Amino acid sequence: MAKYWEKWVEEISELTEPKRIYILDGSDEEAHSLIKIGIDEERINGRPVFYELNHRLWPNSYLHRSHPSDTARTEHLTYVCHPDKDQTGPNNNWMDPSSAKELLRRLTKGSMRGRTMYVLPYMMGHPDSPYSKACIQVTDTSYVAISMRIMTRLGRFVLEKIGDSENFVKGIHTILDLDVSRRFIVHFPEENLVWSVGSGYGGNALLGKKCFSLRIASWLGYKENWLAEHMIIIGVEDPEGDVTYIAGAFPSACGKTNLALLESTLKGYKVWTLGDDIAWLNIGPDGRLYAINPETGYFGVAPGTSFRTNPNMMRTLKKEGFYPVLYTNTGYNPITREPWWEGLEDEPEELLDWQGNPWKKGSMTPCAHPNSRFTVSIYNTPNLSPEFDNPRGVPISAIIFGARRSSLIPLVVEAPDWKKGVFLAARMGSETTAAADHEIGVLRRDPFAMLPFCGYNMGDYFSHWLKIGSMLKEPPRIFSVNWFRRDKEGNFIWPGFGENVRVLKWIIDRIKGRCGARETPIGLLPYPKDIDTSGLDLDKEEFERIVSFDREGWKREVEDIRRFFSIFGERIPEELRAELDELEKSVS
Ligand code: GTP
Ligand code: SPV
Ligand code: MN
Repeated sequence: MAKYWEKWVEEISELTEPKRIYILDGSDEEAHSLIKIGIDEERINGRPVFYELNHRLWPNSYLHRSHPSDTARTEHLTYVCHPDKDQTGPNNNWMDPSSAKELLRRLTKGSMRGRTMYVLPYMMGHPDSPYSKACIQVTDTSYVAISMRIMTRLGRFVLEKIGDSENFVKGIHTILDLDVSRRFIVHFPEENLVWSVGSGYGGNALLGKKCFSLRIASWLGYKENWLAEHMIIIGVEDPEGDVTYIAGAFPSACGKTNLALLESTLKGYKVWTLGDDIAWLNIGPDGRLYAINPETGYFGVAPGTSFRTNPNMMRTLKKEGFYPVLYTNTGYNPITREPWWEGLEDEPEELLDWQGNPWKKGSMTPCAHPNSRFTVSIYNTPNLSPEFDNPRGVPISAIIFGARRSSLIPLVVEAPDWKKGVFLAARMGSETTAAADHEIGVLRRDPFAMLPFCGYNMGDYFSHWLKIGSMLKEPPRIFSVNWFRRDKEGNFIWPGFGENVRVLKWIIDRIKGRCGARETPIGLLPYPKDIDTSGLDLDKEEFERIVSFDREGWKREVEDIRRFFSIFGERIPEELRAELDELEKSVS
């Protein structure tokens, strides 16, 4: 008798009609043979899937170029299909599940003719973790297959784990002809199913990542009393040798990967990396909040990454490792066969841009796509936490919410308690980036950095956060940070990157009760003297400005928050409406 998963795979192959079905075993040899297929045989839009880079300078590395219309997440083509539209909420696009299935079936029919259907059995989370989930994705591109192998724990052992069970997360992915009018990323939370067509881009095609580990998993968390979040996980070691575990949410392209791999500029402090994008937070047996990173790789923003800004990531990329390293839509130096992006040292005179066209230094358009990315195994990280593979996760003492705000939002703020912390995260806004296909640099509300990723009504999500807080024995302290304040000339005021450890130090000092803070209507602000700025070239007045409360600015901010909350009507929990009223009163 065929197992349930076998029948499921067969059903999809009957629909998609591939030339061949290949189940990945996750081995090293297999990865290399798939890359070779991507170089020599498989074509996307008539082009090779991979180009080999210079392995002496960039070990095991390959370049991939996307279709020019397919370089970022497409939120307007992303749907969450609960049977009940209100369950999906105004934060998501909705189709009724049966019409959505009909549309997808029509688009998917025969879509893999002449192609290979790769079957990817993978785990999100450590196989021994009580919090991990078994999944199977099918896809018709080697780029997605190799990427998933880097980003997840992939192999046939997962099929043994699944056995006869129907309990696994299903992903169907087919790239079609990359025409935007036939691009849909569709979630069926009630069925643990993601169905994505017409895009090969990471967040749209690596279905274990945003689609499952955030949109579907946030819904599972809602029902099962846990949290799936767009968060990094780090351990910060202080001069006493204590490690404080911190989780941190920032919108896309707002600094998670950089903070997760931070190399400290303060003596005695060291950051240990556990995750740079997704955290699953569960209430542990002792009543504390425990975090695991369900992924095993980074799909990180290339531009801006260098030995100056993020040396640990450069070491990760350059490590003579076991897994391939992929560069997607970076520039390319055809002479040295190296990747290149804006912000990497030594700008060469002549290159090929991300589409493969000739590009000259000083050109008006960027060489690398602003959302060009690398895909690399987390096991390459020099400062990987020894707890990374701990199936129980790590106990979280603080949660940080960060955003990209050129004005108003202070460098760091502490919430006086969990409820005010939930309000602080719910009222977040951030200037948009190239990580999604939309206008860049405009302020939009992005509660918890989860607006594009919350798989159900965000009003209910806020209630869920309040509830989890009441279930915790020692709820983590909640903070907000903002590295992105600008001066009159438009320059960043705060040096950022490795220097952000100075803010982490203040957070730990607060947790350990080593310093006081000023009460203001938006939370507790640092006394300037309590942030170690020694050795920094910081204008004293500017610095004091970014750690202060701007009453006038907050009047406008409160109006915008109220407008956003009103979209959710009665579903915004009473407690948060009361918090907003109180804030409004105190700033007027
Ligand atoms: P996603 O992968 O999209 O979720 O992004 P992310 O949140 O991991 O952002 P990432 O760390 O990749 O940073 C995005 C961009 O912001 C990069 O170009 C970084 O160089 C830049 N950046 C990160 N941290 C800082 C900082 O502290 N200061 C400044 N000025 N820029 C930063
Ligand atoms: C993001 O956009 O937040 C990313 C990249 O981390 S993607 O996986 O494409 O969503
Ligand atoms: Mn992300």
